[in-house]
Amino acid sequence: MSPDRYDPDPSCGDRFTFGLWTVGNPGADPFGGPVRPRLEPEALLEGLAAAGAYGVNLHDNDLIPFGATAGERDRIVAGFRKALESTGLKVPMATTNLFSHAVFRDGAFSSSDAQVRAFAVRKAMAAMELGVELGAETIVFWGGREGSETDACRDPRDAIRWMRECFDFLTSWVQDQGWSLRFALEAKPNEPRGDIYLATTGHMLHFIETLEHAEMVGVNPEVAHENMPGLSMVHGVAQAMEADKLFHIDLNGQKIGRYDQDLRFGSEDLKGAFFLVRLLEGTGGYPAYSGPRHFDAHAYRTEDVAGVWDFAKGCMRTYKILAHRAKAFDLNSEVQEILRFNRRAEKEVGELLKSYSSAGLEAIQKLDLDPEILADRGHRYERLDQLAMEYLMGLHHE
Ligand code: GLT
Ligand code: MN
Ligand code: MN
Repeated sequence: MSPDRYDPDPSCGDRFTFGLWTVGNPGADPFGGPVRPRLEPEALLEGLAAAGAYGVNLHDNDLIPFGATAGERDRIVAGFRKALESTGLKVPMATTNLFSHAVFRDGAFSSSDAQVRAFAVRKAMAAMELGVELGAETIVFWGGREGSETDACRDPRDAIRWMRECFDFLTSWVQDQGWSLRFALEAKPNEPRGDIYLATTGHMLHFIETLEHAEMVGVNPEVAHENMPGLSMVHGVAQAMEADKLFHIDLNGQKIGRYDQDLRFGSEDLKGAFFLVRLLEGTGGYPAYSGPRHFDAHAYRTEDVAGVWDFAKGCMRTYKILAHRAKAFDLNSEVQEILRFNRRAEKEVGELLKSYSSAGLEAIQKLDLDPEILADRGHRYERLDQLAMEYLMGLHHE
């Protein structure tokens, strides 16, 4: 296929990133082993740069094996930094694996064993040191093992309190280091635990407000994790943006109600992906999300290594195509007209609701609000949605 304007190009401002664990995924699942060779991190960087990515993100153990000595660690990091320099890739985000090792089988920050919590905090600090060394500005925390199969095991309130203590400890430590790192907490309702604490982005947003340094902590919503229980990613992300808490994002595809599929971005629920990109790009009017567009997904198990790069390019191309379509949709005069048609009385009435006063109360009571008249006309959303679908299907090109 010859290159076109939807091919990603970091030199034109595209900031697409992938986890080492995503393009490095060898295709193993609970029913079968790997189907692709495990590529070395350096080979993954070369592939990502060739595909047009801006950067790469990593867990501590994607790069450095669990239990490596300090000397081994430094050697590995030096080689990786060289590969970053030669490919020009950045590391905007780093994360820590608090779920693979058996020590975390009953949780890391929420473990009932304070020694396990201390071990997890120490591991997180080492991962942050690595992230800072590589230039990361954001640390993602996905608490895959923070949950339960049987709630006989502990009172969930203890779990929440222990997680808060660990995050408070870590944010204070980061401040002590003089770093400007920010944390992004990632929710997931279940898998691998029967139920995971703080199951959605909404749960996380509340939890964050209870932290000692709440200003340093935001969210990392993932499409698949919001869609698994049938929730709207668009609404979760919008709530995070409205609260200035969208510190990072995990883009992928997912069928509702399944296990965490982590499919190529936009390959499921294309309409949801369209409205998500519209939100992130700010084509509807609000400022755009300014962070990297990160893909937390992997290629189908059917693929060989070439298929992995098809997958990576597909994620980025779909994002760019949707961004283009969203911009055109919001410039459409009929779209604008329908939105205006529905947004009424902002000045005369909306203003009165902005803050309470006795004069405002009186004015509200005096308004002539006849529900029969207000209910009298349809909203024209059938037409609006059809327009969205037609943009999505490739009509109305510019
Ligand atoms: C793991 C998980 C993802 C998280 C990664 C970051 S680890 O792959 O399934 O959703 O974002 O810890
Ligand atoms: Mn996932
Ligand atoms: Mn994720």
